[in-house]
Amino acid sequence: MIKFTNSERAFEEAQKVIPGGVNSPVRAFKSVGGKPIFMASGQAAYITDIDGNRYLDFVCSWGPLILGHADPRVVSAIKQAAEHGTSFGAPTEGETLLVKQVIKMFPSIELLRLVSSGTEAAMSALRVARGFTGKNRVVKFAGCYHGHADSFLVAAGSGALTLGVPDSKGVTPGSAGDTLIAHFNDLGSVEDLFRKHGSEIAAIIVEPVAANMGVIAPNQGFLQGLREIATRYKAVLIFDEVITGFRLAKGGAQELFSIQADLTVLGKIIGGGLPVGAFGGRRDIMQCIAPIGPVYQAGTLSGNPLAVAAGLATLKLIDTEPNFHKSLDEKASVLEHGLIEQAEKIGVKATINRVGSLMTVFFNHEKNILNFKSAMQSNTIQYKVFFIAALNNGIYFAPSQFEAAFVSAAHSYDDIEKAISASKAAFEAVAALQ
Ligand code: KE4
Repeated sequence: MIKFTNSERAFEEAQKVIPGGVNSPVRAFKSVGGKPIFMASGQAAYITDIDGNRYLDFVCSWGPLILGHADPRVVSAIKQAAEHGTSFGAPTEGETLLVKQVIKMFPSIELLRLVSSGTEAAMSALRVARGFTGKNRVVKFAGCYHGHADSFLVAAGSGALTLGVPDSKGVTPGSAGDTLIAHFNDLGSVEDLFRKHGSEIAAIIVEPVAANMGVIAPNQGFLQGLREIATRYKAVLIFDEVITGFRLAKGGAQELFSIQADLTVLGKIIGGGLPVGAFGGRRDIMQCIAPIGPVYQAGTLSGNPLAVAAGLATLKLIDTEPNFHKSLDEKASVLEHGLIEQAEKIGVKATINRVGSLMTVFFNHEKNILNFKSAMQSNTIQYKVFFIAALNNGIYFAPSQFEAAFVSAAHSYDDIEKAISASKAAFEAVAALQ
């Protein structure tokens, strides 16, 4: 067993002044053992904790680090920007360059506003959809997560699901009351809501590939069905591509599934590891945003020069590196098949849902996992045992069943093979439970 002495000390200290000792709940390891590891540094595909333990990292800061940790090209872009100052509260040309780069990759985006997180981006997209349509209600999907704005903390995924607070306290009936819940991969549940409330629904918001209930791919026709319903009822179709954007393809899920959203929410990779979110899409909708329209939205550090420099360096590399996504997906496929092979050899019932370089290992499943209900039937105790044993063998997966594992461009085939062989001990630990 590896030692976490310094992390335990740091956790004790942090808990005295930070709620739960963490600045984001899903880092608290609540569902996998409850004592988070404090990290000291990251390098390419590896992360090192303050006890000097080094892990192969498949969390990648929950998705942003598609190039791996401390990519020298990104670090140098940040350094160069920092030498000219860190923030001006005034427009800079770098923001225009980053937005043009995003628009080049996402043809559905005509205008884009930069913010500082995925939460800000999602809540602002909903506000502009409401302002544009004059309607109040929003359809979201049980288990999908769009950040922690009040309207979205209803049947929410990710940390809310992990901690059993998908309908958070402190969210008033007034703000949650306009949120209608449908079921991912169930078009009938969406039709039903529109039949009853169609005239009041401003938007549908969806993760085009769900990744906050674990990874669940859209069934054939599901996204096209949402597109058709939104158009028919004059509702805004919002794709939350905070995780899928730039990861599943240059143009995210919209490119992968050849479908155009009216608005797109972005985060994570767009900032290359620094805080950037963005929302944008159809010009007629985005022209409702202040200062040219009546929908207010603002942010002191929106378009921050350092974050923009990191994001622009990252997106340019994704956009220009030959076979960037093909190589990422091939490595992820080797990992998926290697893990499944290990589990089968040891007699552990595991299912892996994978889309591109995004995947989740679910435990104790008879059938495929195609929706939230079946994801919720996965065996989270087995996941916990798998996670801890993997960690003790130098592999860092997400500390929650309802998250995703990410493969980065920095993961070599040797790293992938290392993860596969280390997973043998993790699956053996699960088998010992059975
Ligand atoms: P942030 O506000 O955390 O930047 O983004 C919110 C968000 C919006 N949309 C999707 C699809 C997301 O996955 C997220 C945030 N993802 C979680 C992990 N699944 C962030 C990790 C955390 O909460 O610490």
